[in-house]
Amino acid sequence: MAVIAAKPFAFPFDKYKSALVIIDMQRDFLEHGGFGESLGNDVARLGTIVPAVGRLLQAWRALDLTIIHTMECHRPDLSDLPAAKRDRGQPKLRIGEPGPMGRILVAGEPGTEIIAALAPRMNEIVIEKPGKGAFYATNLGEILKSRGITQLILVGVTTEVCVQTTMREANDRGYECLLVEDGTESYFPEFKAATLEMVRAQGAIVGWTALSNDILQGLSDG
Ligand code: TIU
Repeated sequence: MAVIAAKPFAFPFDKYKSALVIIDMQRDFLEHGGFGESLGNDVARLGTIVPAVGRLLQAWRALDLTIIHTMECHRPDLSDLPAAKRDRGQPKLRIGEPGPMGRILVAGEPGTEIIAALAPRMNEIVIEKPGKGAFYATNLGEILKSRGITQLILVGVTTEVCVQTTMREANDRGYECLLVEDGTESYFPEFKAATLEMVRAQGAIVGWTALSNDILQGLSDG
């Protein structure tokens, strides 16, 4: 056991019961021509977290600890895409339509892939999810239970959409959740800041936040 310097107070860390959960670091959100840009966003902001996420990924790999990658995507027949999701926003390209990186947010298309710098290895779990939360309509809960995982270290994009939704789902399911401050990013800096504040408010009502270096220290301490 180790203790990670975190907010609003120290996080008791058992790395053998932890999973690094890397949310939706996909070309569709981080690169030009994908879903994020089609919604009118400046995608460059999101790339700033890649080095910190990469350091955590390497550290988890070096210790052979559980790594989960998630991908937001839909079946090619779009049978898992509700109209309430398809019709939101004023995008130039809707989910399922062809763009420069293939069909937007459709499984198997080039734009849906995780960016090359963080590409999953064969032994790492990849969860394809049709929703914002990684527990909705996936077998993530069963996978974590079978491995005895009780603590989730969360990174990825975007902070207030898929990352926060997953963190809240996990909190309700009894996981201790730590959101990495320099490992998550939003198209809206004020939304990222608000999310960090709200999840750790009221005595860590949803969970903790910490810097990646403090998590790396926790990994080496215990
Ligand atoms: N639009 C936005 O901020 N996010 C998403 O649509 N998905 C994820 O956060 N992955």
